Amino acid sequence: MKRIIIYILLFNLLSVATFGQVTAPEPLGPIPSANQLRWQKMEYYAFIHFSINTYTDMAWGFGNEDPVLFNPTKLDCRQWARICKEAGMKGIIFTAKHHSGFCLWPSKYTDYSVKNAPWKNGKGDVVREMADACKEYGLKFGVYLSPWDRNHPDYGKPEYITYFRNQLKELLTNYGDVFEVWFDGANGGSGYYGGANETRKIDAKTYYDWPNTYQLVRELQPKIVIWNDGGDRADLRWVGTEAGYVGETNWSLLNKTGDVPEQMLRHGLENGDTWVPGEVNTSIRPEWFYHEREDRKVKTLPQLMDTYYNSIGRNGTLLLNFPVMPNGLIHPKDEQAALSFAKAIKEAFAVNLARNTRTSASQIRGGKPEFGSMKAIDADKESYWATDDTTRKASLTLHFNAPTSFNRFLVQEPIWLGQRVRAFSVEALMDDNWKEIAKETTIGYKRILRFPMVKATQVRLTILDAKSNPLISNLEIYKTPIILTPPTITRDKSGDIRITPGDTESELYYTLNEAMPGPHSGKYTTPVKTSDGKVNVKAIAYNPYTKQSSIVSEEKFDVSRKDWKIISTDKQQAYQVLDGNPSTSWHQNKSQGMPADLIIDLGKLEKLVGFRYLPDQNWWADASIITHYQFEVSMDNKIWEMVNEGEFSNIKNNPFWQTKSFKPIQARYIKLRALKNTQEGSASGYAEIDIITP
Ligand code: FUL
Repeated sequence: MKRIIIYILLFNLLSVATFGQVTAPEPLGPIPSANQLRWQKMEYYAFIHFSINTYTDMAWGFGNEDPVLFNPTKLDCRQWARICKEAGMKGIIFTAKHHSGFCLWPSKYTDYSVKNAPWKNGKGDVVREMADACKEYGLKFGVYLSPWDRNHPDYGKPEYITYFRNQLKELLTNYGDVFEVWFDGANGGSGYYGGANETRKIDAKTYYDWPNTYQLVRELQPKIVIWNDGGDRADLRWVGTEAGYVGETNWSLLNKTGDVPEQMLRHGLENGDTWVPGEVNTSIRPEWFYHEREDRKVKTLPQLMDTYYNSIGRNGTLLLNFPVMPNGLIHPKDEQAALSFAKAIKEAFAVNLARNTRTSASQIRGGKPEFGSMKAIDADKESYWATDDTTRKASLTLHFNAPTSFNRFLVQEPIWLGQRVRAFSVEALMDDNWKEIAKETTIGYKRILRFPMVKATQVRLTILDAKSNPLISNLEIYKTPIILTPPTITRDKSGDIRITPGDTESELYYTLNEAMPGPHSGKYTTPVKTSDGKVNVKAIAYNPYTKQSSIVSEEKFDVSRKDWKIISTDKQQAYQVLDGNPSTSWHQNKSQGMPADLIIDLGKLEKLVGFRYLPDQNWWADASIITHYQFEVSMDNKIWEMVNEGEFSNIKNNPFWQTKSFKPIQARYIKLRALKNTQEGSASGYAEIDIITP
């Protein structure tokens, strides 16, 4: 230690003698705009999805839904705002217009709006109520205006762009300050389009003429940030998934022009020429709009905590969605999940163990206290530890007064001077030995690391590589309570139940009789045999040392698939669609082309009321997810009856179980016919297929 101090003193003398005054580091471009910086500091805010398709149980409205359907009986934007505020969120982005084209404000430019809904006798304005509620609760307000409009007759023609801009003008002038505008890039082609009922293709690169729209937006709302996942680069980028995470390596940079492949959305571009930080958007339930069947699929606390660490903890922001119910309220389960999430975050980051440590650094810029290592742990997030211009590798050590246990490490760069760090490590001094506890890549605005509890007397952050001299504005250390991950439950083809823990220490307990599981109920050791009928399984993870239990996992399985035979192919691999394991999949032969059929013999007559399809979960690969389908049934594998057809809306971005219902019918054979998929013309992929019986 003494040696370090002498070294720092010598260096100080030398640098003052050589350079005189020590100046602050120059920014390393590209850097965030004032709006992007203000937005990044918000960290956590809400999405609210509510529209005409809330009333038709659809993910994407087609554009022909009757405005008469829109009649919430208890609509209360103040309830939404209260929940978001209590959940620690800083703003709300509201779906003023989703792909159906239905406007939740009385736009002057269309009749397809709340103007023609029975709600408040056509005198209501949900956007107004939302903006007012945000103001009342001290939240920022943002709007989602879908460029794709499945209702408007002019969609696809130049006239529509004028319409779109007129609507933007309404939203950006009549409702006060707007912090973010969301231009979703989704476009499935087909739509009502004023009665044309056809498929319209646009060139996403040119059709919307984004540069001029952006200019308009910025004139009307100078403090806004623009999100756009298609077309021209805006202020913020999509992270390439709706599953709630961004890459561990996450540069807030992209190039101004050029295509952005999925890997680049996920990780940014180290040497990109423009600041385009990532926003992680995900829903508190599997889908964006409300579906009653998802009432027991609300994200669990461990899932939400994972989302937190994988977004805000990885240099992103978190945009968490609430789907509003047809009555106009957020479901109590969603409220409870968001509030316990907020409580858990508060508990996790309650006591910053770095605050009262002594600090030292391998080097300090010009040896000057204003750039000293203590600047990384003081309360001032604007001050920072800085190194000399030529430095690329440096370390900062925190010295505890006594051996201290911790399992979280939080670090921040002063990004207004550019994102610099390429690689870093964290080590802990335990019994006089340094042990590496993490080796990572980027930091950016905020990086939070999780690791098993360690007890140490010192912690050392080493910047191993940086684009320029490293700067660190904040360091925090925490001992956070452990939250046990609930187990996953699957049922294989033979009907056996398998329960898998999320860690190696937990024991598993389960019930098959709706009772709550606990250490008193059945202990899971090997797959559980069940009868061929429906099964309802509840399970928990239990730590025998801490006596902690996870929350309960629950799965309801339909009849077993034991006797099912796939008859449209003799490939044994196809049985992966019946193995109950979501991570295995099977793809049709590429030469098969479209349409592609998957035909299954159920082994006996069943009464059917629906089916379920889980696409290949390997999102980044050639998953060939089916987007348009027909579902047919037969008694004899000769005469077929089509019982359902349509689209799996938004399935590419959100590749969850797709559930479709139809009128009850007896059948022995089922046929899922793929009409279109995400990799046009190539082999259709499936992770699982199942039926629904009454
Ligand atoms: C997607 C849309 O297609 C979904 O419906 C939803 O609005 C989500 C936030 O973005 O791409």
